[in-house]
Amino acid sequence: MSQPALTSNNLDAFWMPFTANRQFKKNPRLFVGAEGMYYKTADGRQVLDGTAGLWCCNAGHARPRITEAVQRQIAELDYAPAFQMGHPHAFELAARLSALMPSPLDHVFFTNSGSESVETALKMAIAYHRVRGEGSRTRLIGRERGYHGVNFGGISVGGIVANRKMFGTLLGGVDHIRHTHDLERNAFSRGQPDNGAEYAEELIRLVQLHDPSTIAAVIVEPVAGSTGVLIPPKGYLKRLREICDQHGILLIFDEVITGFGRLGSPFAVDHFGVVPDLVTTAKGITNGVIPMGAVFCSSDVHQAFMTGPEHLIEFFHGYTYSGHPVACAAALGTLDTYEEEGLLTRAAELEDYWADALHSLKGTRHVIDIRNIGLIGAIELEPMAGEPTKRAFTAFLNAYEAGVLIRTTGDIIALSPPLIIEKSEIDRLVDTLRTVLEALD
Ligand code: PXG
Repeated sequence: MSQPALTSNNLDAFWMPFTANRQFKKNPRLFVGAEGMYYKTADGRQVLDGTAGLWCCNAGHARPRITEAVQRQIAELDYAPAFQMGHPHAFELAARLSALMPSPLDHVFFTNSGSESVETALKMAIAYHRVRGEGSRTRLIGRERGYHGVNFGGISVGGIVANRKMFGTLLGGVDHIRHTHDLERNAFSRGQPDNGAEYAEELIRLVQLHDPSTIAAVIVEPVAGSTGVLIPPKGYLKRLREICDQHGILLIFDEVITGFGRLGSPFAVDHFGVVPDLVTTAKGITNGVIPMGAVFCSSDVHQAFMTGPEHLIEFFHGYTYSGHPVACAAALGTLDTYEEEGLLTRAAELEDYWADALHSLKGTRHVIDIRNIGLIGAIELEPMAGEPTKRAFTAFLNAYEAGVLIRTTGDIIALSPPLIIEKSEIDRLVDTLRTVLEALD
């Protein structure tokens, strides 16, 4: 395809999401192509993808199975109504997805994004209690520093201050447990930190404060991503599950970034051996190629809705594009690619090499912590005095100029390369970062 001419005039109309718009438009960074581990920039450079797009292109870019599946599907059936009608690929995909997830998480509700998966799961949880005659359980509990997308439910249970403070009173009836970040005790941990399982006990405090009869669900990211990669302390998630079980509270894992192989197993559920009642996913479900999300729920949750007269709708929720045929085709092509290339477990094979490479940055200028799990890494920097976020943002700009794409949030660099990364590319990523960090003010 020919490239549209770029003038300041035509950059102006697009109000970019989560972007410093004025800074960007003065010196735009535009990708025009992608293949395997690399993006191609508008000025013809190759940039190593250290972030799998936005944590979504787990199989790398331009994968033929996915491209062909999408092309075929558009020509065959471009759209089918999502309500009161169906098409075969949605059923095929749901069955394949549920086979990937441990039982009893064997039902799947389709959405178009992580944010929509979160809204869907929260509504499902509240409605579940109501259909069972426990309509007083409406309260939702999230966690400080949690990211659950940008819709009102998600920012209400989320705990990222900048994402909440501009938007009024949010949902009522929401409370938060504390985050698990503890640099003092856990800095430079490899994998799960040793200290902090006791932070789960905060949930007991909230259960006592609000009474279990008012609480519908607790939602957490098994590994918090967007906030700058917070890895759960050993024993923490298991303890959350126990407390939820004791009090009839549903546990929701938001696996939008941990799903589809990021930790070296298909889902964090497998990795941590803790089975929640609902799991939200998106991103890697289609390798980022077509927007799609999915909520997994337990057979108990699903069964609770399957009562009453059969001609009545059981759950008044859904999207025009739930289970869109083209998204389903992309997801099926993605699952084929993951399976053929063993990508859902490849992060486990690379984890030690990845951890060694990342932790070799200990002692590099400005670095106050390094964290890793699966093919996720984070490097926390000492903020510049009086100018938080600036040091990491400058690192991002300089790494991009040096041919490596990283993500930053606050003063934390987050890394999540496609699961096809080779060891030589891990070396290049880390060596570039070392050079960039040493040169920073
Ligand atoms: N839950 C979690 C745990 C997420 O990480 C969402 C929900 C929302 O997904 P959608 O598809 O609505 O964006 C996310 C998204 C980053 C970054 O660099 C992370 C996300 C999105 C964009 C950037 O950390 N996570």
